[in-house]
Amino acid sequence: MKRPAKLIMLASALVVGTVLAQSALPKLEVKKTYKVGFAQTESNNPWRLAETKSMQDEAKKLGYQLVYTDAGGSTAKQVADVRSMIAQKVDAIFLPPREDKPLAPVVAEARKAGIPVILIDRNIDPALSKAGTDYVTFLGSDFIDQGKRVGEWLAKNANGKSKIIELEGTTGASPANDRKKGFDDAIKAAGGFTILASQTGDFSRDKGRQVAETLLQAHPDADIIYAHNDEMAIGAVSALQAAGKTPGKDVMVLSIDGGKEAVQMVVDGKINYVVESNPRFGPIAFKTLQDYAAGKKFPNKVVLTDRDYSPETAADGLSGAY
Ligand code: GZL
Repeated sequence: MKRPAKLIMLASALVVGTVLAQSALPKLEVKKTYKVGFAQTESNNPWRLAETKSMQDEAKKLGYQLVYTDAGGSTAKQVADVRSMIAQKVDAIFLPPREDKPLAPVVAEARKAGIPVILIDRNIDPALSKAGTDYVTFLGSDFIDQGKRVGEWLAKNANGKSKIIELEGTTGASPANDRKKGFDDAIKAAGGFTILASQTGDFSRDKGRQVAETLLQAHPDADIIYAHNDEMAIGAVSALQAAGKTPGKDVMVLSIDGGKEAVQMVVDGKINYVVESNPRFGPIAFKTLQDYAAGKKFPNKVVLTDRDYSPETAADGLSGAY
């Protein structure tokens, strides 16, 4: 049966659209060496320092020139840093967008300047920027799954505790948005839990401690603290001790990242459970760059696998923590 001409026209328009979209990405020629930008968000915690070291070590191993910038916790400066890399005509840019919306325009500027961008560690709002069109791909963890794993572990191990204080990561950062969604949905599905308060501690140890102190005073009945990263969890442990409470026992402490200090606290019983968020992006980031130059096509996301650290597994896992 003859298909209506309109349907055939629509189908061919879709094909052309997809081909154009894929072709919108700047090409990267295969070269012996590259000049690559890495626009870090800040260096205020061990996770970010471990990520930077991994990127610098890999660039050095490959003999590539790394143009490194540190936005010092300012999203506006990270935007300016990326613009400076475009002006320097780097071959490609590795970017962990500090927040999921403000970096979209400058990612588009890089594409228009013929510079491919690979997102690592944090993502951009898909409504504003598209993998395969505006940037090559996103390399990083499944943050929703990380939050879900913490929530599901809590549901099995709460032993009657149920009143939660949630310490959120940097406002607008994709890991903060998604770790909240994953955890909140998991405990809602389990039933029997209440989130008494949820406030940003900006992924920072000191801010996390301050916010935990304030919220513990406002909610003395809280018996669980869920922190979106280790730094805030460690800050919360200090806040609990200052309030005369025993972390890990009077009040459970749950976290994400898997740094050595937090994993040691799981061994010591001060933190109850940690899901890893691996910061060692160097090898996979540069391999992705080389494969992209060679013409490989990528999915929208390349998801890294993360282990976890429970009271049963932390001691054996400690040596592998970053
Ligand atoms: C996760 C990363 C987060 C870490 C925090 O990929 O963006 O930022 O969980 C870090 O420790 O500050």
